[in-house]
Amino acid sequence: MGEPYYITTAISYPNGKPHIGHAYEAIAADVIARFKKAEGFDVRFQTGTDEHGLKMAQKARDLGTTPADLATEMSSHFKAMCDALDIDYDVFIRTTEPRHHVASQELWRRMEANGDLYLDRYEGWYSIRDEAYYDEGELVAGEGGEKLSPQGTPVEWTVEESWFFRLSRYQDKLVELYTTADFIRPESRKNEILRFVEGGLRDLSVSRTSFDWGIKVPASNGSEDTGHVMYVWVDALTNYLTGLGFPEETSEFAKFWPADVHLIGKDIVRFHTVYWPAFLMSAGLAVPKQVFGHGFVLNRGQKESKSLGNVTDPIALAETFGIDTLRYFFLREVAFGQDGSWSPEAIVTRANAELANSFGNLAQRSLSMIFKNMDGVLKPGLPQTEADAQLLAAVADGIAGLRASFDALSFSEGLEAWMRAVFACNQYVDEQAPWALRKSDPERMEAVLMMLFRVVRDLAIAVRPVVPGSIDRLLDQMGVSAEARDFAALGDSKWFESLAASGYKVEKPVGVFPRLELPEETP
Ligand code: ME8
Repeated sequence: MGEPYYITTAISYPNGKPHIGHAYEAIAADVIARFKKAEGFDVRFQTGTDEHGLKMAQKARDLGTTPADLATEMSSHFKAMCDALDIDYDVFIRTTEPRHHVASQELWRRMEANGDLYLDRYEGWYSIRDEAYYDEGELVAGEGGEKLSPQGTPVEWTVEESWFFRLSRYQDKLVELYTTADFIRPESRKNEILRFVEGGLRDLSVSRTSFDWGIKVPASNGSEDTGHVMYVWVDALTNYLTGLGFPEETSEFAKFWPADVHLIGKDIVRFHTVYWPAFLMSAGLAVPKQVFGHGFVLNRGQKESKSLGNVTDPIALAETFGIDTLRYFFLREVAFGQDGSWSPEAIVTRANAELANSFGNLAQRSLSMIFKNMDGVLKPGLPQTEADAQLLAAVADGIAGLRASFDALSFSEGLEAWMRAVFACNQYVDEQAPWALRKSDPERMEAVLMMLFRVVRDLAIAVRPVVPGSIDRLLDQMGVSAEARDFAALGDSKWFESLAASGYKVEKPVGVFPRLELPEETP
């Protein structure tokens, strides 16, 4: 097994069904996980649902149900979304699981033992929608002059007894973390957080007494009920440890902590880069290596919301356009880290231009000609020309570009490099014109088709983390065994010689990237 690599998504609030933003994050994380696996890493990928807090309690009350029942029902929709989008997670965590209560209480005890928790009275603004505390100076005025959080959500004045975490103690250590390590990405988010922390940190209220839907604050002397539940973010962030078995000293924990990357949206960067590392430092645990705050995806340039009536069900979207179309679209269209926009037209245009007409067509016509003109028989060892050497170089270059860019989480650039290689192949087909060689120089035709077989297989393996289902259907038709689909298999021709020696024959191919029509009714 290779080097460990631990990636997590945010855990979503299951106070409703998943939306397109949840799908976007899950897809991006899954592509990273599959890419790292293909590169030979021993990957652990965790996602899940964040089930405590006032937001869940209120939603359940509005619906006339219990928060536990609401969480169970909605959590199942998040799992269904993962299934529908081919999200290959290792752990799906629910924060209501008993093991998570144990982990959160242990983290609490360690912070307390370090002298970082004290009881006081909290007076200030709280946004239930954001599950966040805000200072007066951060608030903005709404249209009617009402106070709103910087995210535009309503805030309430809250007064209650609360435990506080000595966040102020960690200011210098946090600044050091941001300035000496690649801890926050992209750069714009790092600068935003650095300014916030340099502006001074106040201690953080970390428990609530006005409701009980949360993890109980442990009493210092044992099991007595303190009447406090943890602030939902204390428990939510701990999920990243729970999934590895914390506080047990498991082999998973030893191997995978600290996490390599927490992939989250831009609205929750502060929780992950200020509170979370401070909690971990207090508890004597290592901090994650990186937090990446991706942008938001917008529906035709607009934020989806119930009041605008433009909320899209990601499962319906995948059913309409295809899972892999959607996965490819988001990674190709959105510069990772920035906001992006989607529309049915943009999805169809991108899928047709790149997946159907460029790569799909290349694969389909190459396999078809091998089937028709060579009875599907593979022939290694045919003479190579300068044009062939150039083609191999262009493909190797495109794949190297994809790998370097994906490693830096620049997916759109990586896919662009891959497309350049696909274009080089299509140009090669047009120039070599194997259909004309069939009569004039049959041996050269065979050599050209064998070159195409080899490069299609390499391009397929390279893009497999993004569109795994389609690529597996293609590689099945090419006789590439399931174990030979990682990047270690790229770049030599021995596989091809042994596949030919095994007597493998190409059958009549079935296209894996069909051309899409814009449906009359779009999700
Ligand atoms: O924030 N585009 O949960 P959540 C892209 N429970 N990403 C989006 C998005 C959009 N339009 N809208 C939301 C929470 N997201 C907490 C997390 S982690 C310990 C606790 C992203 O259900 C959002 O930024 O509101 C977050 O990363 C994820 O979806 C879950 O959001």
